[in-house]
Amino acid sequence: MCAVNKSGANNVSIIIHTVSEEFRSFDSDKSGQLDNGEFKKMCDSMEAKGWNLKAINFSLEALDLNRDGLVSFNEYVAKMIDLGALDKVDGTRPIHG
Ligand SMILES: [Ca+2]
Repeated sequence: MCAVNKSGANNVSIIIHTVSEEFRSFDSDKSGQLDNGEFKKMCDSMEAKGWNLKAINFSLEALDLNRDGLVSFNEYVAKMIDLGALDKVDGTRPIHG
């Protein structure tokens, strides 16, 4: 078992909150899942921010683990963890070089 200190656990909840807000901002019909159109909008936004989605295999097919044609929050977070993206987010302070 690895120990998780309180500030570490707190950071995780902040990160999950940040990622959750982002996910929900694209979930136009508030279904809790992204359909094809909603997912496309998220991809367009990420590409506009400079993400190379092909390089990280970020597609609806890759994220849709249970093959229901929708991307759930859990599936989205699973991909973010897979990418190590959550390690790079520190919700407690601004990023300095
Ligand atoms: Ca799914």
